[in-house]
Amino acid sequence: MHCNSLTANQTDHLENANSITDVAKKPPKWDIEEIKALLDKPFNDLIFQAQQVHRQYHNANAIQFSTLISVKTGGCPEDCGYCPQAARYHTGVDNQDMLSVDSVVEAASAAKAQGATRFCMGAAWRGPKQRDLEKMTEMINAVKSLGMETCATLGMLKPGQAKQLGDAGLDYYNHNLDTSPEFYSEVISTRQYQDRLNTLQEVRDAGINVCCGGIVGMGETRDARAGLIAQLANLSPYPESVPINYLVQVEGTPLHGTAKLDPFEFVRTIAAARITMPKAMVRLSAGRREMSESVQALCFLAGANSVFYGDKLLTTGNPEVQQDQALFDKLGMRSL
Ligand code: SAM
Ligand code: DTB
Ligand code: SF4
Repeated sequence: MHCNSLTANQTDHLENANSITDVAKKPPKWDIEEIKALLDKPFNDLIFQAQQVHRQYHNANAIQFSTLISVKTGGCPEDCGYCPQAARYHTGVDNQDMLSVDSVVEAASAAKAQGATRFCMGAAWRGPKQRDLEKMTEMINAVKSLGMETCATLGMLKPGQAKQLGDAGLDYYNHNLDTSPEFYSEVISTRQYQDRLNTLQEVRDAGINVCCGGIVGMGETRDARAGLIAQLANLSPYPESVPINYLVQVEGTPLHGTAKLDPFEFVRTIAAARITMPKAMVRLSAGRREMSESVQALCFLAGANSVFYGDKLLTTGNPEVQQDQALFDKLGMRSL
């Protein structure tokens, strides 16, 4: 028997959800079994619960727009099995050295004019070298002075690097856990789960907002999706922004040809993210171009309230702006 209203335990989770707790002393806020139970619910019950939580914390018809730019493309030494930018896979991505500050500012102004409120700069690095970081700080400063929120995703950060980014005016740092700790080694071998957790801690300690999520549709089980959500929800505090990506299968990457995951499983993952991280912005991230408008609408119903906006992600496509505007008009959704 499933119940549509929040249990006392879940209400308690919500009340404590963003408090800073010492995870070493306290048990995890979300037991993985609870998250598995959420994902196993009848679809309608799960979406109803997610929508209830969503309405407690957010305007249900508002959406936040972030635009991505790749400031350094391809040639990455890492082996992430999903990624078209890894040098070792032959994907047809053209390598591009770091962009100039001026061209990034121009792209950010155009994104702002189209309605984006956050500009996210991505680089195909294992992590930034000091020289790269200095140029990044110039870019961040310049984008920030346009009045946009800034976000960067540059790979692993060494101690002290997050602070330099924060001092330059960085609002968010994106660094994904990608999947559950158990499934992780099936996808990536050149960096460990703990490396990712360490970078996230550097970002937190520097006072920068954390943007952290993962990828669904890499051949993982539902339990592995629960494992990812548990890791995210038990970060203390949990991320301010949670991108959930639907694997974009790129020819030449090891994950190309993975059996397509039923889109309802993707929607369920969004709902579990919303329920367990009620105050976070949950972003329906990569994979929208491969998704019907109806599935996207279900994601918004399940609590997604942010998207990447603009016809390109980093190297792959995203819906055209006009197409997105038409979709949000049809759904009566407005920019935050
Ligand atoms: N190189 C940096 C790093 O990996 O930390 C930053 C850029 S990387 C492209 C950012 C994130 O994009 C990855 O962690 C992954 O979650 C996501 N991503 C990359 N390729 C993807 C794909 N084909 N489909 C869905 N998400 C993808
Ligand atoms: C995130 O979680 N998704 C974005 C952003 N953070 C950097 C990246 C998606 C990349 C999709 C593949 C590509 O375009 O290269
Ligand atoms: Fe490199 Fe990032 Fe792609 Fe991994 S996801 S191969 S670290 S660009």
